[in-house]
Amino acid sequence: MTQETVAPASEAVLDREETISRDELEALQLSRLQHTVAYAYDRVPLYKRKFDETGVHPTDLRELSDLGKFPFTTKEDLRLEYPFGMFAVPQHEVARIHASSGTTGRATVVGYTKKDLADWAKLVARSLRASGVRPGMKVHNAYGYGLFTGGMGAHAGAEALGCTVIPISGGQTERQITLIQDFKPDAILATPTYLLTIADAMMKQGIDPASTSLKYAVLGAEPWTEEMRHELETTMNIKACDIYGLSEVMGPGVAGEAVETQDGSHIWEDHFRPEIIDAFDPSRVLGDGEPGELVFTSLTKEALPIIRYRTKDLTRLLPGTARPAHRRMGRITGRSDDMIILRGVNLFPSQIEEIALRIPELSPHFQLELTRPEGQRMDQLTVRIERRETVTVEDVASAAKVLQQQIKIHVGSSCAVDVVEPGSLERSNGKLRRIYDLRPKA
Ligand code: DLL
Repeated sequence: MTQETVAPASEAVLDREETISRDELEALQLSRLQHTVAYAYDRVPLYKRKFDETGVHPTDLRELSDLGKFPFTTKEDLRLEYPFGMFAVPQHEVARIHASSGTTGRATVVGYTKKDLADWAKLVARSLRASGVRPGMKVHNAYGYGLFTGGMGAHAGAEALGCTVIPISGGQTERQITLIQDFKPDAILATPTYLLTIADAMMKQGIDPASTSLKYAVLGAEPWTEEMRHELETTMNIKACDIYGLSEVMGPGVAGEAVETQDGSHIWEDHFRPEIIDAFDPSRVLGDGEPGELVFTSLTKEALPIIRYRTKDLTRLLPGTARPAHRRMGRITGRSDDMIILRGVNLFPSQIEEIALRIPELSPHFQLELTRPEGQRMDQLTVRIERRETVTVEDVASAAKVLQQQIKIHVGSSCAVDVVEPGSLERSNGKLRRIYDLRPKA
């Protein structure tokens, strides 16, 4: 079979829920929400305890705005209920388990029934299709396989869409390049920084990353900026779209971006009800357009219903465009726990990415180092960034100054900039660590 069997992007057949009206969608949300809160209350002791303590009962949920009366769920709740305390079904009904790496504490464990897995695959398929992927395409899946939801979640979605999946997982970059050249995939699924690693390694091998068979990339699992999209699209000659998700809510495919508009991921609101709250005063539910912390309630999940989960992701809700009934999320500026507070100024790595990538001499490879020099009470931020291969050491002296000034203007922080040699900073294998906090622990 040849490429001719692949349907052009315009011929996508959408799920019925993608095209329903906002009114119809909200009616569906309300009935599913009423079911979910009652189901969680009846089956998960933690929810019963929290609802009772707050003085709310599932019957109090009469309209969508009543959701604000219910208590939040946090990562800490999942940790306390480790491993299976949040499950709402007996273990033999749990078809699969995933877990977070547990690098910042006890792992958080999530479970799926067979129906949950089918819903998940359907939503990832919907997201991939929105991003330009079509049945019959070859999909190179470089999200990590294993307990992380990225690999297997993306895999099942691509299969459900009717693609040919190449389950390479993350890492072994040389091998990824060989397979991209030999198997000629149409689409790649990876974190944005890992795709950057692949492009970079291709250039080192003398391969033009724009010359491969790849046409689409569906990128997520970490914050990325419009500037990074531009970088990847131009170097690789692809269309790059966002996919968002988190394990506690489902995994990848909670939201996905449409290739025709490329204006932020549509949250699949037939399965998740989003809210934005004030991260500092969580009792305040904010209106559409206002920036704050994203909160999700699942509407259809069986094994792990999740009520008002505080994601810590900072963004805002925007009106639907390509899928008018489903609201979009703005780009995630960062996570509230990834925020650097430098001498009273809040700063996110994505702000540095945005600024650095507008300076032609500088590459997208950078790290942020936080130190407190001996005997000083002030913290110091150093932006360590690689110069582009194409420029000389002399060229970068002024680029470093520009970066420093732009950070001062747009972020409000003074910092040091250290321009380093191409290839000297650690490359991403998945989710890239940008911040190196070397300050003495309090
Ligand atoms: O990263 C799920 C996923 C896999 C999403 C593959 C997309 C693609 P977790 O490991 O639980 O799950 O991490 C979830 O990653 O709360 C965000 O902070 C961040 N994140 C995920 N997608 C995006 C995105 C997966 N598109 C956490 N943009 C989330 C920005 C993202 N941040």
